Amino acid sequence: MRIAALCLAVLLSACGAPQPPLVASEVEITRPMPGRHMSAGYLVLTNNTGEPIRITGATSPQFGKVEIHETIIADGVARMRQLDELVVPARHSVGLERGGKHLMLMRARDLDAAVSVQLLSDDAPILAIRYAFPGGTD
Ligand SMILES: [Cu+2]
Repeated sequence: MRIAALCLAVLLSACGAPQPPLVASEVEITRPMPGRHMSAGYLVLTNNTGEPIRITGATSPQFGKVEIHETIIADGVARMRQLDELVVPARHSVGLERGGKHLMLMRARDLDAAVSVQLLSDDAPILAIRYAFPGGTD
């Protein structure tokens, strides 16, 4: 307890106003096409720290599997490949967008009005994202 209080004091004095290390903005998650169970996630990730942040995976209660993908054009055909990690450089933003890197959300289940996604760094949660579909009641 005493150690925890000391750490908190050190953190507050070091940071001044606390700023989240990683921030998601411009989040958009597509709805699966009829008969399909796959969605894509687009967003901008901003690293407010002085160190690179590695995102090595993601989970979502609404999907059986979430991968980090990159779209590549090979022989005129757009294909996707899975990335082992996504690095957000220190004090920079990285955009996940159509035709580029994106979250691939697979095996949709219980898709209602909103989606929650947890980004992981070496299996540890680093950012929780919540996205409400437009026109939903949530
Ligand atoms: Cu994909």
